Amino acid sequence: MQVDRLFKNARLATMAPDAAGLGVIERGTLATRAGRIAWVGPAVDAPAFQAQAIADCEERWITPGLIDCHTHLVFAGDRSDEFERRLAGESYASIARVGGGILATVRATRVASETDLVESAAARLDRLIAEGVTTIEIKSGYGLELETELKQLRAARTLAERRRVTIEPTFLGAHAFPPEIERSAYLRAVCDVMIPAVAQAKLAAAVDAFCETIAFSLAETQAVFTAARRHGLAVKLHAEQLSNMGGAALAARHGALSADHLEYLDDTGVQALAQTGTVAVLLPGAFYVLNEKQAPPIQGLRAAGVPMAVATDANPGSSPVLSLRMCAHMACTLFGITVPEALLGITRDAARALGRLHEIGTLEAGKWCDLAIWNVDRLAEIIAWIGTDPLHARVWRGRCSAS
Ligand code: DI6
Ligand code: FE
Repeated sequence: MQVDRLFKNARLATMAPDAAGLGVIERGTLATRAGRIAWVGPAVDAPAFQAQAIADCEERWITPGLIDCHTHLVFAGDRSDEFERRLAGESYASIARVGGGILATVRATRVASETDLVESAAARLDRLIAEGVTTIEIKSGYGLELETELKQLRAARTLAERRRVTIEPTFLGAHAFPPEIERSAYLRAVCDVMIPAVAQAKLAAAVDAFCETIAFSLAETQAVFTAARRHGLAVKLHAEQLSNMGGAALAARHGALSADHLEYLDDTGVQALAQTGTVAVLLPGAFYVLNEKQAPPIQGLRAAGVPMAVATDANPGSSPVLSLRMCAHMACTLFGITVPEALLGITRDAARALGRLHEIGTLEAGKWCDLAIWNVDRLAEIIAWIGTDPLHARVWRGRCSAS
């Protein structure tokens, strides 16, 4: 078999859905051709390869490249003052109600140039790449008017040209209500102007909304979803983060890819997600930073067979966190998922949350050859340690970059 590169002498965690556990192959071989995985399996079963390059992995672990399926990476400005205000007793919601929070970032993002947005986000993206991330979702939502929303989405697209990483842009115009226009007029603008424009320009594949007492109501979220589906865009939702609005069940009824946060999710919501295969995206960074007390119903989600992903929610307010590994760690310690669930949550189930499981998220022939190669004896080290740098190399579409 003619291939571009052979990774031999590796321990593989394939994460393949039909394999048990993490799909471990202790003495594994993986071959790549034209950016995709051409062959993967036990070395003893490998065919004869003619490879242009051979990498001896010296028994290092290989996992799928990490996937951060929920971020707000493109923004301007700084909100560390809000961190201090919360320490002094104000809440995230009360800061938002007096024009801080999301609206503070909106003001800064509107006046920032597209070039500045790209450059500041690239620096943040580099932190995630250095950890082994090969795919990242990036939401708009700090413009709340057409031009700035498009500017954010174009900046996300430019990042994909500047770095060896896959970017999945999401339109989040329904993040908050801007102060300058009336509430129902803004909802109409999102549904009738912005969603059609984003779909037409192919600047996002999915539409997200923030369904919360301080943001969009259930009925308003439903209008956003209806418009998104009409324009052929997938939907997902910030649901049940600060209160139980029934957002997750609404998302499931609209065939959402994922429902994210879910601290206040009840059993009806769990069952709704289970029925449609909607992924529960856990965001422990926001939970930790906002000093929340109610964790998502992990046992219920697990018992119902809802796939669980873990993401950073990287943003300047509620989750100023640029480490997906640390979020996986916190999903274990703060929410109670297991280490294997955490590893699946930043690979396979994160791919599922993006609707990309057919292309990424596991080591299976035919998928993109996105890999993380680790200097660890046990895979759990990747999750257990904070502040270490266990990545040996990252491979994006078959191309290596030593870390
Ligand atoms: N929930 C979040 O965690 C982010 N957006 C949302 O709806 C926070 C965004 C921010 O505080 O800037
Ligand atoms: Fe978020």
